[in-house]
Amino acid sequence: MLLKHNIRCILAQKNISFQPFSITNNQYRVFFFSVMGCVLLFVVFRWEEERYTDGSKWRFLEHKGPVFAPPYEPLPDKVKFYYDGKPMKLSAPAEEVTTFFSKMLDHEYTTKDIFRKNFFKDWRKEMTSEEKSKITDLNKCNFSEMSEYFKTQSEARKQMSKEEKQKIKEENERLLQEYGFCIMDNHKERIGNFRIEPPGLFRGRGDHPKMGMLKRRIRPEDIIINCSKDSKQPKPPPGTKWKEVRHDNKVTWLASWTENIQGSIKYIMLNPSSRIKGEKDWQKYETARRLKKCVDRIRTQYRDDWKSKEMRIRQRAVALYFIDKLALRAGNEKEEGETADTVGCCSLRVEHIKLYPKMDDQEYVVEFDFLGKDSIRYYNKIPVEKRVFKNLQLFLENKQPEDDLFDRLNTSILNKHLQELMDGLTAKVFRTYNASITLQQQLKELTSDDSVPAKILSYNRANRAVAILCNHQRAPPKTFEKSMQNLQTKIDEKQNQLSAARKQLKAAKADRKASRDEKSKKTVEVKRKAVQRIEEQLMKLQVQATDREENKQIALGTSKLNYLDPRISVAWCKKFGIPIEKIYNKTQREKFAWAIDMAEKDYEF
Ligand SMILES: *[C@@H]1O[C@H](CO)[C@@H](O)[C@H](O)[C@H]1NC(C)=O
Ligand SMILES: *[C@@H]1O[C@H](CO)[C@@H](O)[C@H](O)[C@H]1NC(C)=O
Ligand SMILES: *[C@@H]1O[C@H](CO)[C@@H](O)[C@H](O)[C@H]1NC(C)=O
Ligand SMILES: *[C@@H]1O[C@H](CO)[C@@H](O)[C@H](O)[C@H]1NC(C)=O
Ligand SMILES: CC(=O)N[C@H]1CO[C@H](CO)[C@@H](O)[C@@H]1O
Repeated sequence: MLLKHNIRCILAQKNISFQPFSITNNQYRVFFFSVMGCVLLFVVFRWEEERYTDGSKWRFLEHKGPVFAPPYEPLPDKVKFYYDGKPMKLSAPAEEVTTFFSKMLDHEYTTKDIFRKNFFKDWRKEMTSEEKSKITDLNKCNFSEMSEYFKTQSEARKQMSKEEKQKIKEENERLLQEYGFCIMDNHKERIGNFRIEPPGLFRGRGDHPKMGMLKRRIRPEDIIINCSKDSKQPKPPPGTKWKEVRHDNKVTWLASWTENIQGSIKYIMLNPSSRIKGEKDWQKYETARRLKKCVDRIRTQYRDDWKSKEMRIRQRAVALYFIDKLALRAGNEKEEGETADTVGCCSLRVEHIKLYPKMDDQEYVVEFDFLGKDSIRYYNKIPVEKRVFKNLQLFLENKQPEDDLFDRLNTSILNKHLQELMDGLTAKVFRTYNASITLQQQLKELTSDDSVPAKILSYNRANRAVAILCNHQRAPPKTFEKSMQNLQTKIDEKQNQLSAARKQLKAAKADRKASRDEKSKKTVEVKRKAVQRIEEQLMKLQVQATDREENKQIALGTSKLNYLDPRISVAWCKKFGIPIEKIYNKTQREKFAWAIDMAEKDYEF
């Protein structure tokens, strides 16, 4: 498996494609490859047996360290910055910071008060004392010449000649070959993000209080390198030093540093297609498959716990029911720096739910309305079991809207309980389990005996059912209306083509009736084929339109990437002869290389 994966990577680098096929039994797989006419044979032991048992992730790790952002190039003298109407030459550090601002001048950000305030404060830190005493008001700064200059530059880049573009491409390829790979144990692996982001101004999501602050340049002195003792250690750029070189094989990162805005630690890691990432992904889905085996026992237990004499156990059991039934998150896992009032299951407050003993023709309905992760609204009305409802009434007694619903519960208590129920169990495992099993069921139900486009529509529908379950909504993309219109225009054109083609066919048939010769018979055949072809094209466009319309407010990517066992999709593709490219794009195929190699068409989650 691993070897096959690695061979695939190596061959892909050399642009050689190959067609493997394999025979599997419980201990090993035999692969046959045909590469440029030669048949190669490999016996590979299964993945499960290749892991270390002492918690270490590797024995040997060698890499060349990160690629730093290019140094600052001062502006040409003709491009001027004006303060209070007068040109002023800035020192290089101060000038560099103004270039970040100038490049964003057309963006709404630079009009926002917080952004301007933060920017000005950080900019002043880079000024000489003379500059500091002169430049005291951002409103008196005129960056328009600089802004124009950068616009011209970016225009010029677009107009570059083929040769210039080729040169840049070659340079990037050289950097990739030199820095983009590492050796981990016996494998050459692609590194995910070996380039360090250039300095700039922090943006953040929404109205982030730190927007406009200076994201500092990362230097070798900020970098901690991790590699094995017996490897060739990466060399820092001439005249510089690393902050530290470590040899920690309990972690998988190659380099790390602390960024200055949020104080969070950044890592250089392997690409998602690497063995170690693939293995982690694979383990995640294996954990979810273990839950499948014991979910009945867990459900029986929490049902019993609804009757417990102890309040804390009842609360825990109701929370667990929500996590299982609604795929809620356990606690409030906030994004760094997120200041919005977001909650998860354990931190729900009284104001977030409403109870309806009877609603329409349903009994015991709970209405949820709160902001979840990334400030995505969670709104749902669901009927629950009577016992859950009665318990909720009990939890709400004598409480204010801003009180905790589960006052005897917090995220750590719940997580600890989950660990006791099953090794490795977290709220996320319930999501992964439910999402994956739902996809599998939906695919079984929805897949039609139709054409390939219709099958893909069924796949996307199954995927959407899961995304809705996981509350992966999105605002309709800005380009939505426009792209729908374009598609509709295409459909209209196709329809006109079709009626024209049908008319021609009819005419040809009439012709044939009149003459009954060979030539007119052939013409009818040709026209019939044309009609058929156009009908197929029209159907494809219509399926596309349906798909896009249904997809308007649902983000499929998140569940595809994080919650759906890729082996289900791969098996489905293999079973129905659908090319994997129709389901996964290039990045996704790299991430799921392990599943594409592993899953057979009869794979069951
Ligand atoms: C900024 O400077 C440019 C010349 O470089 C000038 O045309 C423009 O009017 C100035 N803007 C303001 C607001 O002073
Ligand atoms: C998955 O979640 C849905 C929505 O709550 C639920 O109806 C369904 O029973 C769950 N499926 C499984 C197999 O747990
Ligand atoms: C959760 O509750 C337990 C017991 O009440 C307490 O010891 C623990 O500190 C709490 N944890 C958090 C993160 O609040
Ligand atoms: C593939 O899809 C993901 C969403 O899951 C997207 O973020 C990524 O940019 C896409 N990659 C390519 C190469 O199209
Ligand atoms: C976190 C950390 O520094 N871990 C390890 C780095 O590598 C050496 C062994 O070479 C360990 O002693 C450290 O604990």
